[in-house]
Amino acid sequence: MKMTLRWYGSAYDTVTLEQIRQIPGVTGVITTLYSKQPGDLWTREEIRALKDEVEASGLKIEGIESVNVSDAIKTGSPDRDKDIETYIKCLENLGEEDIHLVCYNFMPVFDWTRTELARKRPDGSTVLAYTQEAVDNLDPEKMFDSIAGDMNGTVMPGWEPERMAKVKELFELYKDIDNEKLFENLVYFLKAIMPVCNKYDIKMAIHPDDPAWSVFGLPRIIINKENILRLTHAVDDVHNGVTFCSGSYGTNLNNDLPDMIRSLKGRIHFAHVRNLKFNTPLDFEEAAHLSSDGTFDMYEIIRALYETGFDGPIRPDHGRMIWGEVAMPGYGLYDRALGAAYINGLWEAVEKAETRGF
Ligand SMILES: [Mn+2]
Repeated sequence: MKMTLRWYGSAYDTVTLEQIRQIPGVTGVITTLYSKQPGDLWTREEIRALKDEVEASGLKIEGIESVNVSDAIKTGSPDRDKDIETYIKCLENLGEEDIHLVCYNFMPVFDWTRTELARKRPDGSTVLAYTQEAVDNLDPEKMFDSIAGDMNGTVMPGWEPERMAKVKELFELYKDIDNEKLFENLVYFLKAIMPVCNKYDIKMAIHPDDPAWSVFGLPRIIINKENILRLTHAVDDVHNGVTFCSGSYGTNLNNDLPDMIRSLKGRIHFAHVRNLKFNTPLDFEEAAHLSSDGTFDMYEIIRALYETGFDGPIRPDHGRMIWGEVAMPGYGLYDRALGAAYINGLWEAVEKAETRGF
């Protein structure tokens, strides 16, 4: 595995490449052209400039998170072929610049959903949290306003104010899209891009829906073992792969995370590792990465990744806000650095136990 950190680019991120470089064991970043809207073209020049900046710090771009998929592609509207053409061009340009991993999601309207961005925990740290009760009592059009005050002045991925201003229109776009239709549109998209992925050896890695169930009555498909295996079989090409996000699949306590990892052997191209603490099955908060701080057995998650031969980039996922840091919720430096160190420790322990035979 390659230990990485997500980085939003110098214009947007409070964390610098120099800081990331100093986290023990971190060799690369997962980044994006953050100013791009879904459907925009990424030019080679723009990609190269980003690459040069990252490489000047001694790090490497291990993958893109994300090249976002447009609503036209997700809804299968008449514009989708034009957007797919642009997406293919982006992939070509990434491939020409020697970038071989693209994370994306296929969630309608809202990316990940949290109802609080700064829930206070007993140790004084603040974390992102979700409670179904709050969602059930919220008008989806007010979703953005309800959390915007806690964004610490940052723009959060999937929650761009321009996009949220159109939320009513977005709901309208998806009104005839059910799970089956969304799945068909995803398969159509993947089949269209597989030739360019094969040509440049670009591994597509779909991020699960978060939380892993329908919110506000919207369709959700990448939520469990059955559905993700259905997708890997529907387009049976190694380049149609998965971002295994423990914190997203883990929102549904029925998902057995180590078992899912083993079932997806060879198709997990990217891993997001984080822990959740459940207060009830429908109320959880993003704990520290440490097993004992949350609900998941992080050792077993890492062991499953190791045993299935996972060799892609891995990153600590959202971190708590600690030590007075002011940053994008979930994306500060300190707790993610602790997460990286912890995951590295687990990996070393698993690897040595396996190779030394005790
Ligand atoms: Mn994730």
